[in-house]
Amino acid sequence: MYALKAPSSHYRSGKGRMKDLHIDGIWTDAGTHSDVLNPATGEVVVTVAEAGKAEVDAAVRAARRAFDEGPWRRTTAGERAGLLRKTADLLVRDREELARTESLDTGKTLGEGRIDIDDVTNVFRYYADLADKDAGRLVDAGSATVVSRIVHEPVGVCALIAPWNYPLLQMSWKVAPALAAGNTVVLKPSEVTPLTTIKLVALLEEAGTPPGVVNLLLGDGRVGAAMVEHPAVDLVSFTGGYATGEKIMTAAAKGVRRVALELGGKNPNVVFDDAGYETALDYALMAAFVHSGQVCSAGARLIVQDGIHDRFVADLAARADRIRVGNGLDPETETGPLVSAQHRAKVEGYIESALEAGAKLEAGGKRPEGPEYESGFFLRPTVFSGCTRDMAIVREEVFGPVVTVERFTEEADAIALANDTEYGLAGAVWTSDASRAQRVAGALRHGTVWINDYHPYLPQAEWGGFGKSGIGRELGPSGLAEYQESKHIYQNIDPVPQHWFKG
Ligand code: TXE
Repeated sequence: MYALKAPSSHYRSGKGRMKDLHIDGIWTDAGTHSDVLNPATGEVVVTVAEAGKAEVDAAVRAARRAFDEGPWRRTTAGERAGLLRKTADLLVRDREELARTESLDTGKTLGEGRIDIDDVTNVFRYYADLADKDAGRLVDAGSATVVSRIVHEPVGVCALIAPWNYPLLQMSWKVAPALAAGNTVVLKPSEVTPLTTIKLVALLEEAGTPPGVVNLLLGDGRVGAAMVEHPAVDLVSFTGGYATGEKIMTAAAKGVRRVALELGGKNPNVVFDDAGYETALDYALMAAFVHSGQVCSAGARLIVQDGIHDRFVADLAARADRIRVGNGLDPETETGPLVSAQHRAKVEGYIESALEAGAKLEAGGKRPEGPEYESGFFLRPTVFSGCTRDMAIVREEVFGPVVTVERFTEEADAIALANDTEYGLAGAVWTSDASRAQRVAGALRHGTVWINDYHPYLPQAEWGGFGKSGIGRELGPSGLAEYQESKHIYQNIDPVPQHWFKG
């Protein structure tokens, strides 16, 4: 049974009391509740409180007050860095519990859950380190009697809305820099996977965040929409689907509020004949099927050169067929279920459409069989060859364990295929020719390009997309800048009359 250890103040005391919302430093219940399911079994893990309009208003107002009137604005960058470091230590303390909870909630393997929590910890440490080194800059105004400097200030109240595939990780990319910069925040995890974010807010409280600085709302898109529409919100940072991103940007236009959007991708993984064959194959499987392909940067479009194409497809399909699908908490499992029945139905719809469009099914395409799979949302790793640019499965984000293979002959064709997408989040190139690697990486219109690797990202390196993949960057110094206003302070230290007007 799911159980969170209570931190400093009460926030959950069993199934009867669902004090999961955190508003102005108080854990609170609400009028409605929703079930959180384990995607591997379909069972209810826990029931959580859901915010209504009144809680949204209360949380945003609390964040506003904490920003305008509270002690937070007067904290030094060093103090905020200390709070982030303390939070990182608490994440280390509770790593195993958090990893298990993430696995239970999302279906990912426990190993992936542990990697996520370690990455979250690193993000907190990175922004702690950056917070007190970000000192603005002096500007040379060309005069000995002028001091001109750029200072960075927080934007204000930030609404942070996260998806379900990397619930805590995606939230950490937002909350750590937002707090480092001195903002106050209202968090909303996905309604499908709220559990680790509840725990994170408890840890931030335990680390010493003043009341109102971090507020937590739970609920679905209606709660998210109410947050975005609230006039006291200054900035919205969102990771999720393109359609929702468009709605958020439209809503944020009212009052010209800032937005940062990460909206997924349709990522090309280009393999040249001269690539290290076994490594490229191994990584192609990982790129497509880790977390059952529910990764914004998943290598869902394999683009393979003529010389190795047929062998590569055959080997890929054979190995995909051997991937052990199962409950993420089973140590034998290599990839888990999809997050929900609805999401699996959507992915199955894409598989259907690919078959109708004439793509050749090389592996998977169906649910695994056996009693252990009956009530969970499982789907076999799926490989399609003979894919063309007009197919929905090649153009649209499927977000499941499905990889399509396209064939190319010349380098220029590979670049054209890789760039023929409205998205532009990430991509990879596999080759043993160093100059070709750089040439192709330079030509790809994607926010991250890996050469002879797939999926690594670093807290200190920017992450974000071109085109429909979004606006703005998370991680790195730009990830902090998203949450800062720049102010120019110009001081004339020896003002004398200039007689601007003659009278
Ligand atoms: O995401 P939504 P969904 C893609 C993936 C997936 C598709 C839809 O292709 O199949 O999006 O997934 C909140 N105003 N990605 O429907 O709706 C919602 O409650 C404000 C890519 O699950 O975008 C949740 O917290 N908020 C992606 C969050 O938005 C709203 C990761 C994401 O939900 C809202 C996940 C509204 N009007 C899915 N409507 C990535 N970029 O990695 C919903 N929400």
